[in-house]
Amino acid sequence: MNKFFLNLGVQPLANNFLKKYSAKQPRYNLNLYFNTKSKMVSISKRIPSSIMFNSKYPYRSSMSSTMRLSFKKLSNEIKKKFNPKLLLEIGSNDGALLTHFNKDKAIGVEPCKNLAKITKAKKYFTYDHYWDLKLSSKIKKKFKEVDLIYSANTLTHISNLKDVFKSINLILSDEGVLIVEDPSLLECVKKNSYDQFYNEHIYVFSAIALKNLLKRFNLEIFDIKNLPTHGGSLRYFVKRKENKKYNIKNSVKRQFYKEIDNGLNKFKTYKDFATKVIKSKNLFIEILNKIKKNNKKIIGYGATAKAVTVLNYCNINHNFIKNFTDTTPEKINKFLPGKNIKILRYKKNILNEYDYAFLGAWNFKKEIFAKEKNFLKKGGKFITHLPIPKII
Ligand code: JHZ
Repeated sequence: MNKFFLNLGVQPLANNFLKKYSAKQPRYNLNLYFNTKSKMVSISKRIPSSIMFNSKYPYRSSMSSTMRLSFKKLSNEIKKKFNPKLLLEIGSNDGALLTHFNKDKAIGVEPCKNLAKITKAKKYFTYDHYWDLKLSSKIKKKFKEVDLIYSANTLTHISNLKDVFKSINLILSDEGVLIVEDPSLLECVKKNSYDQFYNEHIYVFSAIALKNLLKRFNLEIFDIKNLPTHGGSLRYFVKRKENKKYNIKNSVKRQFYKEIDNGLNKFKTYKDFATKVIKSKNLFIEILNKIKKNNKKIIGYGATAKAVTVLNYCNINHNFIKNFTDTTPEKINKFLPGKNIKILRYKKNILNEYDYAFLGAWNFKKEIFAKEKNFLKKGGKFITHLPIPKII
């Protein structure tokens, strides 16, 4: 049974960056639910993929040095541990991982045509399609089987998970490995990062919920790694149940125990989370109000999907945060979804024109603080909303 626990208000499409602000852009209710049987946490409103992931999708995986390094490290690990004959990436984006492999050993699946174009231009075989049974049958005909399937920050974006895993099962070789990487629900609850929920993130997985789901498809997790990326992610290594090539590592049990200790299997945890989120909203507004009263200027740093959730939930507009700055070409000179706040091209010392910078890309805090030493030296301050809103 799905039990409601949090209403994050009426939210725009998290990546709908418009050239001209329009108050009439589509908006949807964002409600969060916990399923008492499967233990899955999900949002209620499902927007068709074609509306969210199209040829104008602005998010590029390789926009930060943190992510570029993470993908490089992983590609080395995959080569060393699994040495796949053929790797397939679901949601290959702009090729941040794919391009570390030889062109004849790696294929991409990326429905956003603007992104697929990037890897196609580099001569990587890329299907610009959604991941589904039709596509995986087509891949099976051409390539027979795949011995490594990788997917980062993509499966949680697909409503029909049954179709996702059936499609994986169709082409994964008997001794093949599936690697899935997504934000960790445990980290999300611990950090109070309610901003991991937006219309693209239909689910935020816990290891418990993913295990229950995989079981239905005769798949099991044999290793789990905690990663610092995206504010705390889990990398799951998955195999077919009958595949005896890999032993189940202690990391799997450890993660389950941690999640149970923190109550991820209980509804009460999510009710408590909701209470903390409401408190966080009030405190965040209080802090911004004080700054406004003192006539100080705030810029948003990193026009993330997460910042869109926060600002729309807390109803913060350009009277509080004057502008955002971002390095992504597709976001520059556009408006933050749902808000009349313009995104400026990032340039060195842009922060010096402001007193405060709201950390929209809080998951890159280290990288950003290293880059913005000058601003900090000059007395500039950052504002974060996590784990509780404060000035840092
Ligand atoms: P970042 C997106 O979420 C959407 P977002 C998506 N749904 C998803 O699941 C995750 O990614 C993986 C900018 N930036 O990665 C670049 C700077 O300007 O937190 C990006 O626009 N300067 C697919 O949007 C944004 O911040 C910098 O120095 O929440 C970061 O976006 C750095 C480091 C980043 O993902």
